[in-house]
Amino acid sequence: MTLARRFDVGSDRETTTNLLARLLALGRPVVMGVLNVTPDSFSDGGRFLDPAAAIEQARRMVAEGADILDVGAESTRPYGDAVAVPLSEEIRRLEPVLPAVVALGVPVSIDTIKAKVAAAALAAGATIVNDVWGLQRDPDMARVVAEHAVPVVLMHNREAADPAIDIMADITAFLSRSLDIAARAGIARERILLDPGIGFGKTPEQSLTAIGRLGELKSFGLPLLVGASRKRFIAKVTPAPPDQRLGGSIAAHLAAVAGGAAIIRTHDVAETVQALRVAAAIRSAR
Ligand code: HH2
Repeated sequence: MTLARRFDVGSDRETTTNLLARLLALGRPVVMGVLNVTPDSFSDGGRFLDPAAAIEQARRMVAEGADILDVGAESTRPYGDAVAVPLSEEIRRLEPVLPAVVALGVPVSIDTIKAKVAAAALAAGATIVNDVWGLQRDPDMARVVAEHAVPVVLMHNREAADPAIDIMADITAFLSRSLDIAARAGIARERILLDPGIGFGKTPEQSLTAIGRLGELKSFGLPLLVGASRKRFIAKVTPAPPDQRLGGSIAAHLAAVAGGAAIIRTHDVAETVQALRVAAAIRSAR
């Protein structure tokens, strides 16, 4: 793939076998910083479409304590109005950004539902795949993940929210299907992370439930990732536009960690790192 060939992949990259184990062994919640190279992301659309601004934001998040950078070039916009991005455009947005972000030295995950984008990003030095459709959208995604032997985030999703369903049962059934697909493709269980998909195909109440009952997902025996950052359910509790939902995001992420989340996905790295450190210090001072 042209994109991959043009990227300069460092030869001293950490092996992907050690990557997840090392992150999970840090003994504290792992922080994943969000980098949206998009014009239309729900909270920061357009701010980091310019490659220089995106790279600067990545650098800032690393300085603030991000353990992973999650780079996406197509908005998932669960609330209906995201514009589907053609493969070529998604790759075109990543091309000038990914090499510089990989060069910062922290693991990079690629937030995409397209197998070809994932493959190109992995060839360019990304080492984690973040699929917000849990391997259930692109039939080739499981093969790409298996072939590259990289960690993968399997996230719960639905086309539309249904307030009548038992959301925890739905999440469990969906993630079980994703795990079956992963197993059939030969993806090792040690490389899998599960995510309840806060804000995706859920009413605000169901997002709150998914955080409050996160502990139920521990029965899968796999590390859990939660991304509540700036999401709409926060505004349902206490109205605020996306860029003023930091307090709610932190409250949700602290609850997620208390429920067993190993990785927190956030736009606001410095504030999240501070909150997690203080919460941990209080726990150990008891
Ligand atoms: N949320 C978003 C995107 N990707 N991936 C995982 N694993 N979990 C999440 O909760 C998640 C995700 C939505 O947030 P954002 O990237 O800021 O918005 P957009 O999709 O509009 O770019």
